[in-house]
Amino acid sequence: MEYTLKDYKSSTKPSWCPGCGDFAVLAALLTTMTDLQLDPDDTAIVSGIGCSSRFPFFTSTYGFHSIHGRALPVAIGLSAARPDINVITLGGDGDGFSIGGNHFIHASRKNPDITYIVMDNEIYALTKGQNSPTSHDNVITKVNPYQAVEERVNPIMMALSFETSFVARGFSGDIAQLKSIIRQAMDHKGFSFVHVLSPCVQYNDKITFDSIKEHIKPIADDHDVTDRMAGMKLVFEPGYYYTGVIYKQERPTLQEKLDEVQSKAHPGHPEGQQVEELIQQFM
Ligand SMILES: Cc1ncc(C[n+]2csc(CCOP(=O)(O)OP(=O)(O)O)c2C)c(N)n1
Ligand code: SF4
Ligand SMILES: [Mg+2]
Repeated sequence: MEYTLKDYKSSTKPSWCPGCGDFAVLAALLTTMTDLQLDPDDTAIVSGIGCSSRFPFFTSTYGFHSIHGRALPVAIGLSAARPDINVITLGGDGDGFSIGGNHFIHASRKNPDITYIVMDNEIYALTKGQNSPTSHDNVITKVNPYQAVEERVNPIMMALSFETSFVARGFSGDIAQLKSIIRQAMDHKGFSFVHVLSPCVQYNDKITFDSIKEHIKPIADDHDVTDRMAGMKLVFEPGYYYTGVIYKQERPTLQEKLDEVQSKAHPGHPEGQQVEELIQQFM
């Protein structure tokens, strides 16, 4: 049986504002799932809370619309319990880098085999426009009416320094490139992070499709994706948002490590601690 886009799309019409960048991410994800012929019954979409976290409503795979900032721990737990299924996690910049920032560090360390797509609109949109950890300091909102008081975080730099094993950036104004990036992220064995510049047309007029387009630069074909320092240099080149795959590293996944631990814990394994010996320690 061949799956078509209809098998992944739910009957719920996306409730995003017309022109929201998140539509492009949904389109890119649905077509990638179709290209990969993922079994919808073996696929789960996990999200946090935010406009960008509404994905589970719009897809007909399994879904978990979890808690603000907690998409990653839910996804990691699910992937550890059911390593046979495809786990895709989505959310926003507030969800992922503010309240959930801590989980991003530890997901990177664990390297679960999941794809994490963050739609960065540099604002808390669902709660009607407060500045987020990625907001530029010219974004004036109700919670910072005079000026920004905090520095911005750089999500790509965070990922590179946390040793995230796949790091890429896309733009919701370029669905073809976004599709190719999501495909590579889903093919990657380990924790793949896709940072998507995805404008909010309602609450952030500083980051628009046009303003992003002016600064977009696709990564050159000769960029060495295994060179973390080369990735860091791209991040800091002033005036540009580089798009494409920035960094990729092959290393054991969380599941492979857990399998090793499980085999060592087996009574027959030479390194395994025997249950009887353990009990004796307390006698
Ligand atoms: C524990 C908790 N804290 C705060 C909130 C309120 N809240 C819901 S969404 C959100 C921010 C959403 O921003 P972001 O993650 O960037 O998603 P966007 O709406 O911009 O796509 C906040 C603060 C909540 N639902 N739960
Ligand atoms: S408020 Fe912004 S992020 Fe939310 S649906 Fe509307 S345009 Fe999209
Ligand atoms: Mg946001």
